Amino acid sequence: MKYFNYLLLGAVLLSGNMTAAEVSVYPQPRSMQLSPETVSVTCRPEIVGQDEASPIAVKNIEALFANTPEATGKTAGLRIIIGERGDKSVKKYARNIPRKADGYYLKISGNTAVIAGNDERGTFYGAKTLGQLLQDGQLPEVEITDYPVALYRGVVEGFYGTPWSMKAREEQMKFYGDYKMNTYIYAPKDDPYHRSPNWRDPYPAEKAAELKSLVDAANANGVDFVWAIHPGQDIKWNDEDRDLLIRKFSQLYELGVRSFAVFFDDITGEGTDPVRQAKLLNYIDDNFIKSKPDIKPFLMCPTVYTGSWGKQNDYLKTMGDMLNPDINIMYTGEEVIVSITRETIDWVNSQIKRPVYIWWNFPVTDYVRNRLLLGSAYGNDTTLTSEDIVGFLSNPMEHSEASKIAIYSIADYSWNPATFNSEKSWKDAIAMLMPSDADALECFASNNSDPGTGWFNWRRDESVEIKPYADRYADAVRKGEKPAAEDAARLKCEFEKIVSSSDRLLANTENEALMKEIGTWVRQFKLQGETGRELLAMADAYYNADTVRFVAEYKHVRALQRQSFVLDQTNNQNEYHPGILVGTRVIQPFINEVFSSITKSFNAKYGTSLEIMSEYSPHKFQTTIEQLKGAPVRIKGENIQLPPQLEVIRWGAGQYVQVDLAEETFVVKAQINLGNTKPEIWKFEILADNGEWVVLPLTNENGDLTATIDRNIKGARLTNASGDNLEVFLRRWDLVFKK
Ligand code: LOG
Repeated sequence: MKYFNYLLLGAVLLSGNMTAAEVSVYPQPRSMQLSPETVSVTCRPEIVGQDEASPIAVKNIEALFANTPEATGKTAGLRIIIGERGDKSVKKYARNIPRKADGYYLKISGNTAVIAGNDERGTFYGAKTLGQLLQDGQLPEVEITDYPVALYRGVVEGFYGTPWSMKAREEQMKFYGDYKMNTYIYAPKDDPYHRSPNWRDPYPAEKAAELKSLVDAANANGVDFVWAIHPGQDIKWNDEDRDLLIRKFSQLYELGVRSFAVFFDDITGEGTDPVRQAKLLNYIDDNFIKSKPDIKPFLMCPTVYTGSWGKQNDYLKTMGDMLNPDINIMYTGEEVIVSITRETIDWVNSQIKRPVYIWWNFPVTDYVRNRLLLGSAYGNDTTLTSEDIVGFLSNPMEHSEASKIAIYSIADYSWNPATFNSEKSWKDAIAMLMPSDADALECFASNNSDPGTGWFNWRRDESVEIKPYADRYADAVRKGEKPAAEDAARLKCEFEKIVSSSDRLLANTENEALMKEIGTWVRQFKLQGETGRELLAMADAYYNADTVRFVAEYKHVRALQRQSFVLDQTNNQNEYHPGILVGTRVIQPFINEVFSSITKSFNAKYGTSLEIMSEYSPHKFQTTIEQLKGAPVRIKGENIQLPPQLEVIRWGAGQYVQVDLAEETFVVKAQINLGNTKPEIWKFEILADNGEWVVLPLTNENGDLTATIDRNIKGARLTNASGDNLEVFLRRWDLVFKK
């Protein structure tokens, strides 16, 4: 009877078509059959099954139509049947529902929409899909069967540096819910209550209250809030520390946390023992995790979290053999920062004897804090299945809003790797963040994506479109030829686009959170665009033998370079990688080279002596330690430095690091901090002005290994003279000179 009524009153209009291109669901569903018909929702839908269905799913549906006018007696609207497996409302559809965690079945046809989840979260995701399908009051007729590959998807806030604010985290939770990410791991390295020395202490009331509201925000968005502890640097393998760890977990349990993790990454010493780690974790699993009915499976991050290190020892195999089978194990890939390949997965799974939980170190920038990584999330294997991976999380930048470009794509990838299109996902993410200035943000992002040659050798594409033109132009300049007009014109156009995109971004008020994070880099980008534009004008004057115009343009370029230098020296002055770098892979090297070459040619031709250096980084670094190869040397104030390093450095017997100074320099002293090590196990040498290496004594001054130098030197070297392979932290490596 009821059915008949609906048919009779059926005022659901069938009108117009929605093309597949207009219908985009993110992450991309497993199976979506789209019919050309659409359904107009002109009045508030009736919801069937709301008493049993996932409350957050129902709430979402209600919110979707909150502004749609109520149905009147005469017009019946859409009927939304909602529920999860076992609920009366969706009984009829039981066979259609995928038997997969977080899976759902969604069918929109005629005047009915069915949202049937395999579980509560599945229903919630079905509601989210309906929300994405709804455009201007129109829904396409569609049938979707959907479920993820990775059981756990989302973010591990596991970086060093300023942790995200509570506000940013709450905003993230909503974002995760919208794009079907179900996991957020709270593990900021710079929260003292997460890590040594304060991991044993309970959170003070104020911090506890903040965490509680975060847990609530996670729950409201179908996200598991995982609280991680990082006790390994100073843990004592005794009952007291074990009980303190459980006591800390209990505090978080009281605050509503139902997922827990223990992280043993980046530690040295006693805490790294895999047998003791495994015994402790099994104990916690048996006596805490499984003692409560509502705690999710336990998670750990091993000390050996990369293949390149794992293959040199049995750590991961020990973990695989000893850990309770239901404890999940994280892993970053073959290296710390790297793409995830089929070989990576097969190897690690053979060691840990369970599907791995990937901690993907992208777009994290704690190892290059002067850069932004806004490029697309390409390069991971697309054949991975649920048998291969149990989880896939992103470790983001300390800039939460800017990280969404990558996180959005990682959500897409980890749900359905097979159909993942990194380029499309990247563009869509950008349009989601800043709809009205998406092209400007794309221009900025496409030139700010490469981490450079710093500590890790993982490069990213950058400035791909302009590169062939820049290469051809620079090549001509190198050969002393005039660059082709077409290349010059294309480059000019690009620099103008950089300037106008920057201006539009700086004026954008649509996403203030994003602009607050990236604004300084955008200002630097604008200066880079202007520098490039004026440099082309300067070159043009040179090729036209217009010396007056050349000198004027030269001065303009110098002034812009100076502004850029000041911006770099006064913003983002963290101790690790201070400053503001943009367009470092193609654009900045292009500017540097062309500027030097053309100025040099001008000097030669007209007998002038204009300064030709645009960037000055003359010192060189060499090492026999694999992990440190490619590290940059920098000058900061009166220090020639190697930037501090976050991960543990495995420094073999006899291996050294050496700085070669570009010219003889009066150096006062060396200050080196390698964590807690004794001076007598190191050999410190300087390269004297007569070309001989001289050993100098090291003393311990407040934890720093210090050598008094007080003379002109050409280099300095530190060697592991202990006869053993050591694990140390590289916290400081400074040569203090006199300007
Ligand atoms: C840390 C992580 C850091 C990342 C990138 C893991 C498991 N641990 O080398 O906290 O954000 O590298 O620098 C890490 O990746 N260690």
